[in-house]
Amino acid sequence: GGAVDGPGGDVERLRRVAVATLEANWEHDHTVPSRTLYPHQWSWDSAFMAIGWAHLRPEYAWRELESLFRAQWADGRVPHIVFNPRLPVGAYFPGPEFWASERAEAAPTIATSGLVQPPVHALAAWLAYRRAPSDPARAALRRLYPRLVAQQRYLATRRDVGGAGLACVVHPWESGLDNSPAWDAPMAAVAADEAVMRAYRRHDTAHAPAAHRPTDLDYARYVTIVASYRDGGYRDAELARRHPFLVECPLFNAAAGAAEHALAAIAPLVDADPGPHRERAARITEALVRRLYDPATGTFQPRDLRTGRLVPARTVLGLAPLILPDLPASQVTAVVAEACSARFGVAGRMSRPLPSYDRTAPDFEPLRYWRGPSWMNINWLVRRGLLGHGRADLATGLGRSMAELVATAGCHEYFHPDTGAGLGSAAFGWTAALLLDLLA
Ligand code: 2M8
Repeated sequence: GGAVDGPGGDVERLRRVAVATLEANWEHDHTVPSRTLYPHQWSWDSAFMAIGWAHLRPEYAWRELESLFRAQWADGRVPHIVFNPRLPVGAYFPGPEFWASERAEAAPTIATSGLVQPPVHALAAWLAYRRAPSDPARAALRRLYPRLVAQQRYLATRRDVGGAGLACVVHPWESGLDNSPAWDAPMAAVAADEAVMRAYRRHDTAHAPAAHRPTDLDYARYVTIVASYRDGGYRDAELARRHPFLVECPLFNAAAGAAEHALAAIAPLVDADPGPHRERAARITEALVRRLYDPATGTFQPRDLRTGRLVPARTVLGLAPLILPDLPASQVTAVVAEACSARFGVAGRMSRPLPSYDRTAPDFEPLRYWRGPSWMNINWLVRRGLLGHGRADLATGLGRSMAELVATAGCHEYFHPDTGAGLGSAAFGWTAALLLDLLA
């Protein structure tokens, strides 16, 4: 917090915009990412919302996390979407009828998706508690702790398809960066054509220009991958033999490592032993460095388990391991250099915001979702990483550029990485929540 100086009136105005957005997106026990584009509850969005609510109404932070974890599956997975049964059919595609979670053995009674998202929840719970410690907060932590542990166990066991100590994502949606260029190579191997989508109607392109969203071919593949997982009952056994998309992602695994660090901090508050969490955190960091760090490029790259190769595209995913407090010094130096390169442009005084993809790449697309635009959650994670590794100078530059984006464009979902113009939803939950945290 305290990242943004300058005239107090501006900060107050920004805070008011964030508060109004967050309040408007609150829905009985969770916060929707967007009333139009994403009207249900999303997993990692809820974690970011909780971080914001902790500054405003701490009890909402706990309601947010607890409502999400009520939908946790028996195998420990935390679904990436929890559907609001009060919404009409067609409020989002793909809706509950497509996911058919009720047919899966491990699923809860409430309708959910069968995928997961980056496990940033333990970190959110820890930050929410630290911001506003109280007896009710501690009681909520006590209830959440075993669920957070089960979430980690699911990822560390059933999702360790490569057997190397990292979790793999089975769908680009699980990474949170849906159409990132990082997934182009592994997605190219997924057999699908646009005709698959004729059976469905996309919902997103009714609310945002098609040029700012994934393509129809992307969607055809998204649907094909879900169908394959769903038709196998969302079981993870033998994924290597039968699943079309299996990737070890640096952001996802960095989040899992950061979760173990957060659980180690939470453990003493709930009379649990922090030791095993510290050990698991160390093992995840070690596996990340061994499996995903590429000395040739000096950054972290996803590994495609179907080919065994590292993905060549340089995306902002590669900077995420900075959030690990125990990242070795040589990787910290290399990743900070990558962040400060012309590709990403992080600096004490930034001329342009942090993009989601290498700005020097020939296929950099400043309007298209995760293929160029700037996103508040990724900025927040990278800023946190810089602070954790003693680079307050760079974190200050990044923090200012984050506040500037919202000051100019409002609480948009994403932003044009050159002009800062607002893109996607105009009242986006995590933009508001993380701005509140930044301003605190
Ligand atoms: C986006 O993903 C959903 C699918 O899960 C979509 O495109 O419909 C991503 O930006 C993801 O990271 C985010 O959690 C979700 C809701 O904000 O939207």
